[in-house]
Amino acid sequence: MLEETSFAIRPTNGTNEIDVWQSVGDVQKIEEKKQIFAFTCENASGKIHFYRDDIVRVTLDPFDGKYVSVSPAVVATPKKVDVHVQEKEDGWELRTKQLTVVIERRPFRLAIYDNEGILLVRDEQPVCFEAKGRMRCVHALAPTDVVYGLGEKTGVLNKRGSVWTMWNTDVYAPHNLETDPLYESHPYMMVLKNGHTHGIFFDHTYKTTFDLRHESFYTFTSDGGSLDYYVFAGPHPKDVLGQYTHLVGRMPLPPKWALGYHQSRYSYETEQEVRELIDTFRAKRIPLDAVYLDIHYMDEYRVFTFDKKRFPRPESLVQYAKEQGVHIVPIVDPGVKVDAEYETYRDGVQKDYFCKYADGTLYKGDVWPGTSVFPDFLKKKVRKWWGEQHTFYTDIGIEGIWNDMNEPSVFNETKTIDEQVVHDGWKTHRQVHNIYGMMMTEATYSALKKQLKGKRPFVLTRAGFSGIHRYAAVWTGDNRSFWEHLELSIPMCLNLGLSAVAFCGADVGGFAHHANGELLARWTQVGAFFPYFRNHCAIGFARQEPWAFGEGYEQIIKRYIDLRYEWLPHFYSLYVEAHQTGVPMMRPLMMEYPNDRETWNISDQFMVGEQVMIAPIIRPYTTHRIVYFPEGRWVDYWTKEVFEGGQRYIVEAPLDRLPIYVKEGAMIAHAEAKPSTMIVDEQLTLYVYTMKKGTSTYTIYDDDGETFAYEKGEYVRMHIRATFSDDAVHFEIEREGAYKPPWQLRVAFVGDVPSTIVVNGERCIIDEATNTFVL
Ligand code: MIG
Repeated sequence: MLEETSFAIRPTNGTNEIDVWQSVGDVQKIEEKKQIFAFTCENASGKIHFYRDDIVRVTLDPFDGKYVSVSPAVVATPKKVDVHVQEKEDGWELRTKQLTVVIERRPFRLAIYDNEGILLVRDEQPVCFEAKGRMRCVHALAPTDVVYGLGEKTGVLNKRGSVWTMWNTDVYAPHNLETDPLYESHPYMMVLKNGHTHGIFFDHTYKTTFDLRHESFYTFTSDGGSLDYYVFAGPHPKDVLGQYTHLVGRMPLPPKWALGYHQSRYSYETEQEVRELIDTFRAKRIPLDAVYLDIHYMDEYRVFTFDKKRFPRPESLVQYAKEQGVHIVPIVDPGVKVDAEYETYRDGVQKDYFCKYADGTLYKGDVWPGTSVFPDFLKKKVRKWWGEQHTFYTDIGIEGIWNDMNEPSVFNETKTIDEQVVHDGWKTHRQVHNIYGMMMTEATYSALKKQLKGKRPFVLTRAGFSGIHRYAAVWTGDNRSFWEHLELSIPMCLNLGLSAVAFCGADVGGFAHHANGELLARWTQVGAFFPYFRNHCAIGFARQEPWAFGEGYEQIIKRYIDLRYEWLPHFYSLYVEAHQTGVPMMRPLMMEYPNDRETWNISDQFMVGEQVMIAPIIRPYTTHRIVYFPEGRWVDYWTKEVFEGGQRYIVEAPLDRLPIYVKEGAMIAHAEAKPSTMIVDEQLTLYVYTMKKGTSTYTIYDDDGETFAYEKGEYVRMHIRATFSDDAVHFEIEREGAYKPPWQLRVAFVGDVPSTIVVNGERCIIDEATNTFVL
């Protein structure tokens, strides 16, 4: 049997050794039990399980049910689905409204089609397993298919042409194209085929590899576990995100302050320094919503402590900051210093909460505090205990926590905990490594949610796994003050967004290396349009606060931080969209124009919502660039010049200009710039980019920005539909929700002001002095 079904395949590790894999063999029987199609092969048993019409799960288990997955990614349970089953000569066909799964019997192979008959997935070779427990599948991919997603990866938007590994790793340097893996693992891809997209999620916590170097197929390899993947039917990229986030959940609504401008440094070292920093922002009228405390706030890097000399009165600091509209966000690492006089260590040892080897000895590794132990976050009671420690922060008014080093990072050769360490009973670190950070962050988020008594927590994390967005925003770790890293941050965050991490950003200005004024100005411009907007800089490198490079740069940088606050009402409405549908605020052009192949590989432009396009300058000494405009007519945000879409232009962008384009017909709500999100808006302006003829829609959402009252209807949502024709515009406006916003909404036109304006059937008179009217 082995002779027939085994075959050799070249390994991805660059060696010439040939691995021998064993195919799962022929299907011997299949039966249906409650929507689950269970089948038995010679060397494995499998299941096909429809979660919805448009989501199907495939599992194949060669371990006789002895392997149990511990993945925390999936939160959805299967819905009732009508499946039409047909037995064929050489197998079976299972059909829902959206998907068709064809099972080939000899040997077992799958093909999955959408309802238009487009092939989504096909086993090019039978799935096979190796004696060590590794498994591999080889799926068809057409030469012209484009692959997106895979979470936080270097390189351009399209992930084809490389091998990508999922193994959460702290990489201080250098985030080059070949630097892989990084801090997060998202074994998920979105595949674009001739304008149709579908998704595939391999729910594997072990180290996994996607080999995308081939013309007509890709291989997925996992270091262990049964095969377990989900296919999402699409066909629109937004459908795929909806389907994927149905499965792995959506981001909670962040507090508004988390969307403002954040200032960080490794480290602001004293209470006095932090106060002065805040005072400088206020004196210079530069908006600021959060300041981060990096590892030097602690007493010799012991988590849940303050250094008494440098931070003698943390409570009054937090209080002072709040009075200035600023939140203080301290860092919390997982490593707990080995020190018999340190309460967290003692308590954790007594309770048996730290990771151990199978023989019962504690695992110890070096991190910032020196020799440290690591909480076993796989255990529920450890997560609860860890969470409870955070009253240390929340009791003094802290509402946000920054989780770092949670890959987990250890200063040793393998950079992490020994794979032989066991978690929660007998799961090896090898199995759970990739979810360690997510479990830590879940503990943090859940605890904060309880402790903040109705306020929304903010958690920022470096490590994560599919589903991490349910608990935290993600930043992309230790980049450098290189133009190349500014460029890289765009496709990286776009692919994070396509992997459901809608709330993400890179360190503005670059973490390591010395920034300069031009780089910081350009980076702040584009950073203002990323979902998460934080300037952070490493110890030993040039200071990077907005004023660090002199008056001229400061003015430009301030202008763009102000701009962030002017655009916040629009962004906030887009966060609500991500919260409800999974579609991120920052999106690749292909998300809005999947049928325009010119958009498929654009890594250096992006959309903010449906109708705003950003085309940043990402090169030094450069004041122009090429911009691709998809179909339609686009208005330059600054000059109001109009660009006809479907072509490229060279546009000018002096140092104080970020190229921003708004589609004709679009409506966008803006506020006035203000020092902090804690100050309410009394007036919003809805800018209407007029067009000759056509209809457009817009939704503004608002709520108190800090509690969960919106879940009980305390929000306002205005659906606005504008119909333009013959020099007239008709607005139809519907309001929903019980929240009474503090603002009034004024309408202003960009472009020709229509001579007739009608709102919900009533003629409206425009104020001639300002050319605006109040809705
Ligand atoms: O080994 O806490 O990515 O943002 O400033 C470095 C110090 C540890 C890495 C984080 C960075 C942070 C730094 N940390």
